[in-house]
Amino acid sequence: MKKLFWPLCLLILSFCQEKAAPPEPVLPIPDARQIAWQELEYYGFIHFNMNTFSDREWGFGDEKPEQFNPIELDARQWARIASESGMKGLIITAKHHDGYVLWPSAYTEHSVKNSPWRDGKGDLIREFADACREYGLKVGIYYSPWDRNHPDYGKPEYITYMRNQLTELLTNYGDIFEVWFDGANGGDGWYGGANETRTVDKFSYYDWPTTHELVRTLQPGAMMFSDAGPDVRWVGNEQGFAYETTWSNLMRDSVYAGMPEYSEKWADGQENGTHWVPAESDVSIRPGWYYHAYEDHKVKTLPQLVEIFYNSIGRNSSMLINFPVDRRGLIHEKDGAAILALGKKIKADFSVNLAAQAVISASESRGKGYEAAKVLDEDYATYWTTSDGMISASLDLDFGKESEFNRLLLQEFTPLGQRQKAFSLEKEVNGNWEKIAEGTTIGYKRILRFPLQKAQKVRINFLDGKGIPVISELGIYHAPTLLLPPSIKRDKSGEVTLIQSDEDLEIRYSLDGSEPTQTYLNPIPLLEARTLKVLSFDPNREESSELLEVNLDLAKVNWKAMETDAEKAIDENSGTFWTSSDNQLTIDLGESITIKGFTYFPMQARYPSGFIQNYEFEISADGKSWKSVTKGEFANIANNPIQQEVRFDPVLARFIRLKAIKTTDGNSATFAELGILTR
Ligand code: FUL
Repeated sequence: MKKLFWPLCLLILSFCQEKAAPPEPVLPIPDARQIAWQELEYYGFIHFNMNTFSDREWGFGDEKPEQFNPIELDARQWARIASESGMKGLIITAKHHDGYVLWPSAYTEHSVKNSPWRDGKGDLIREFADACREYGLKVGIYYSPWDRNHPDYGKPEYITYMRNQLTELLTNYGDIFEVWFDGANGGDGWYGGANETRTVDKFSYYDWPTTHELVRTLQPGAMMFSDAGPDVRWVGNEQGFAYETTWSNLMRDSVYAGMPEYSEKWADGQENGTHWVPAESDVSIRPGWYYHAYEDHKVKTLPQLVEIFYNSIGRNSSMLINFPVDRRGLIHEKDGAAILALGKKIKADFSVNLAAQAVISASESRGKGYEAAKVLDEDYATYWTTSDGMISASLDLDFGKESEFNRLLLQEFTPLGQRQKAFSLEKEVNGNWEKIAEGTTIGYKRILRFPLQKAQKVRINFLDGKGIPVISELGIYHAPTLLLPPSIKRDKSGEVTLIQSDEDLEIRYSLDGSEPTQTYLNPIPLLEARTLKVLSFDPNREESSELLEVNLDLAKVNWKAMETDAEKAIDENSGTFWTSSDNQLTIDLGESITIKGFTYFPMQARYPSGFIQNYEFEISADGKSWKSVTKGEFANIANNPIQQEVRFDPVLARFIRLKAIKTTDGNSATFAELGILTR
């Protein structure tokens, strides 16, 4: 008993000890609505409306209500896919710039009530909201302030119309978590038949303060989105990327929705921003926001989606990924598969927090209630912090044994403001500390990726901030490598570059048809036609990806385009294109070559035009007298603009010419890339 006396006294004393006083907030700070919202992190967009049927991105406003006719529409399919992929909510385009509305609004005839869908009795916002709630998702509304259909757009009457519609949307469909006000507004349009350009003063026309008040009254819990917030701001690009340094603080009064210099000047937030307006990164899973069959081959790949995740959620932003729902009224199979693969990958990357099993200590702690262990209790509301003035401090973790890891996750306790400006991660190597990675801002969540490390002890240094560090959670993870074959690029000189899907992978290749065993270190010079076999190898797991086999033809190094400025059609970059004024492209191959076919890559830009539908392929020995080799049709190229391949019996040619007899849309023929087949 004697032995236990003093320890017991100490224990009792520590229980009686008061929790230390919390630190003062560093302004600005989020309100309760923003604190609840930041935990969602990941939610989806549904772009589905008149544009789906007119095959446009921005409808003009002269579309007919009857054009809207999805025959297999199933909002439950959207909600199921969203919830299975880890999303916490969905936002639907209730009205886009063309003015068509997805609910039977009492204020317009330009709506589903005049469409064949559900015999004009349908209410898509109702079906959407019901489906979301069935799957535990929050419900959000996108409402375009710009309306190219409405006769009154530009006049004060239109603002009344907009508020009437918002009142319908925010009264009849239960709790709304986010109201999305698009910054694109004002320009040409149909405007009830006027067919003219209407510019509005984006700053004053909408009288935003009154509209904001209306939303607050009807939906006190809803976050309002726009370039200027007031609650959540646009990240400034449509790629889904936040910034290396991303502040939730914004000089809000200097910003208004649709201002031209927003992306460059304001989108990353400001250290001394006056209001708390966190960033939201929006991106579509395809190039377009709306569905176009011709983008079926352009659904983002898993590596692309993983980049978006780490560059949005991993950089103090929410992630909003769009589904361009198709004409059936369903999320396309390819989009569904891609988003589920991302969900699986995120789960795998963060499945075990190695820090949770480590012994943690801090260079200094504020006192009772703010100990280092608070960063490992999986409770965002508790945090580790230091005494006033102790801006630089560190946390040490001892895993007890050598451990492997490649991710660091940190969360600041934002109710006390965003603080950190510089931090680093180190590992202990033979008694010395070696830097692994570093970052600037943290905010609600920050994730650093780095090559796989092995260590027993790590240290996180909080180097500089607007105040003392206030850290809610800390995670160290070993994310499995993304074991996919590398991507392949070749330039006009023939040089082949192989790009790994994950930085911890080795690339192995062969150019002679054998098993790929050669390690790729630098770009490979290659003039001849060869079969490239390539795979990725994970040295840590000793596993290989599947094998990729690609036929590379002769390098285009000596090729010359005979038409002016047509070089883009033979630059080995399918992202660039050339438009021909006389519907043909002529190439001097630089020498006589026996060719067995040709390839045509249609243009891949966002708004395609001039795909060749019917073609004729000709050859010449001198560039003067020409001989036709073959004629034909690229069937389905409009909907599926992938590389086309045409084969024929071997012919000798120094010059080749591809002629467009007809293009899909009657516009001048475009060429992303022309190639030959010699094997
Ligand atoms: C943009 C709009 O113009 C696009 O059509 C899309 O709705 C995107 C989310 O926002 O500003």
